[in-house]
Amino acid sequence: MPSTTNQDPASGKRQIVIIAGGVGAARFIDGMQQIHPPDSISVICNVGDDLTWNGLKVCPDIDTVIYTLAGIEGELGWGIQDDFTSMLDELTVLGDEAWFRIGNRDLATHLIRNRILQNGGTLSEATGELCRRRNVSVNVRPVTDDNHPTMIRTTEGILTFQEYFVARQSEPVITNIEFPNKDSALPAPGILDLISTAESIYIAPSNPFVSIEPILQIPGIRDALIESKAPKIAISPIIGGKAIKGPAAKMLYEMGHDVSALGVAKIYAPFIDLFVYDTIDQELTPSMDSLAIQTAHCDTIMKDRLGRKQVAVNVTALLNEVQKY
Ligand code: FO1
Repeated sequence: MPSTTNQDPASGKRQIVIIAGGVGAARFIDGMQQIHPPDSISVICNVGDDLTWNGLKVCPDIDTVIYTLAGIEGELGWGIQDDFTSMLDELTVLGDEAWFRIGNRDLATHLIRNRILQNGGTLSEATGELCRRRNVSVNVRPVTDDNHPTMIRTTEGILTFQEYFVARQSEPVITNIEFPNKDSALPAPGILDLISTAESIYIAPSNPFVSIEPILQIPGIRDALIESKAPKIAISPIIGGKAIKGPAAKMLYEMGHDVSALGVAKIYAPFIDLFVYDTIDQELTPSMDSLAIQTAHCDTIMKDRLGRKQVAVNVTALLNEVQKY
């Protein structure tokens, strides 16, 4: 077995813990690693989007975080930049549909992960090894080492997350989001300790239903969050009633919530201390004030690497401000 970082961070210091899934989260974490020592940050990552692709386990949210922290993410935020499609093209020549696009460079990640898993390693160990090989010092962890798929029940039938998101382009109308393994999946080693000993806990600007909720569904995680003494802060993925990326706004509507940052704030209010929304939405302030948590606004748009850093600075300043009271 390769040596891995599947222990608590070597520094032994209380960690900044970020609960994450998807491109928005990865960009925010990159901002955080620009202003905090990377080894003081731990990421608890969604695995509900994982899929088996031609026999290989693929973990899009973990890979998006690792590639972004390594500075090699693709143009759309996922995959690897300047990747090649010759392997996919050949699959198509051979008559495969190839709707889920794995590039040649990205494939190397899946080969390494799957080799570790086949040799008896865990997903946590494989993730630690991939971070080490990409020189990523942030402690990136899957929330669970078990299979924990997110299933999307729609008016057209039940779909895996990637069938819904990629193959069907998020078009089917959602009637429910289900987690069939939610009672049997266990938190990965160290995850509950990371939460209970955290210095601060951030819920990244991710989709609340398919990035954050799958994490909260793992037995013990929601309770650990509620019980943790760390200040808990969530950042809205909805700006001006729209998601920067992905189907979060459509999901809010179909799941019967306000299609706004306020709708997201209400979902997180039972277990956070501070909700941060974009200054574009400052007209929501009177409604935000009626929630039983602190709320504040700042610029949260991350156009480029500097923008990611600025958002991390803004959000951390708001958290420090709230901690004074
Ligand atoms: N997203 C797409 O829209 N189309 C794809 O073909 C696709 C392939 C893919 C391959 C590897 C990977 O890590 C991510 C990939 N994604 C693709 C993105 C992925 O579906 C989403 O980023 C997440 O699952 C949502 O957080």
